[in-house]
Amino acid sequence: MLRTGRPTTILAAALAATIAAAAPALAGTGQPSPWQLGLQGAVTPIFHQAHSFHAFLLAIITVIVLFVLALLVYCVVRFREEKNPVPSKTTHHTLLEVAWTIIPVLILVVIAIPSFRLLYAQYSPPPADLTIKVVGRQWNWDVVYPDANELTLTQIMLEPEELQPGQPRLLAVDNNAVVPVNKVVRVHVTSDDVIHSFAMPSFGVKVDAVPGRLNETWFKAEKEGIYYGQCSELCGLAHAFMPIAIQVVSEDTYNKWLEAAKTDLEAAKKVLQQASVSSLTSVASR
Ligand SMILES: [Cu+2]
Repeated sequence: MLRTGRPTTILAAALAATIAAAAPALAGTGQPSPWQLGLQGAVTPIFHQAHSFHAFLLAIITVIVLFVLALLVYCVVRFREEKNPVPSKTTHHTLLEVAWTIIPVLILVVIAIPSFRLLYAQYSPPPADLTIKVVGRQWNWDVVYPDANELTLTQIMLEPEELQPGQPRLLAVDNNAVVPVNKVVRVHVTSDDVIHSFAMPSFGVKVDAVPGRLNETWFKAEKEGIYYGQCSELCGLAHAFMPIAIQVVSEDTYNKWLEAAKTDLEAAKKVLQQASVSSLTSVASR
């Protein structure tokens, strides 16, 4: 029985690898896409790593599922009453029992190594170039720039009638947070009232926003564009209506935006419009 597992294993691994390779092509980046399969596209090193880990696990579980299925089919066919009228009274098989204990342990060890590596990477940020603080509220997010005179952007979800062409429903907000591309952004996360959760799928970031506690996460976005996330902790009536929007722009645009935003938010939005029309349309069409 164990011998028949080998060719099955190789076939299953090939199948899983094909599925894993196809999944990112079908996923949206920065926002979900219709009929999306798999995770959103990755734009940070951590989420690239999480994507690989996900694909690796998918291959392993596919092999295990197919192997167990093959065993079941074999048993059902081979040991059906018609073919096997006198059942065997065997109850123990030492080698088999040792094998089905040791092999799963080894599989778990193989999974644990990349898992801990990813966990360690998530909690060991490189030195930060910039810090922002996000504060969850019933029901919106505030994004604070502590190094820019506590500049505070209140993000309120746009109603369907307020949406501009290309802006996603239930995700677009009035004031996008802005960060520079390829810079390490440290994010302090807290809440003003109840527990929320700050989640940005394309960044591979999700951390609880807890009143009275400052949680920390980080990201380094490698591609310009607008990325959307949502509150991911059931926080009350309008939980589904407190999206997060982060716009990643060139360092130059970021500096100009920050300078303008310190005094006039509307003027700062115009800086963004002028500078990033191209990146805006490219992400929206993806
Ligand atoms: Cu919330």
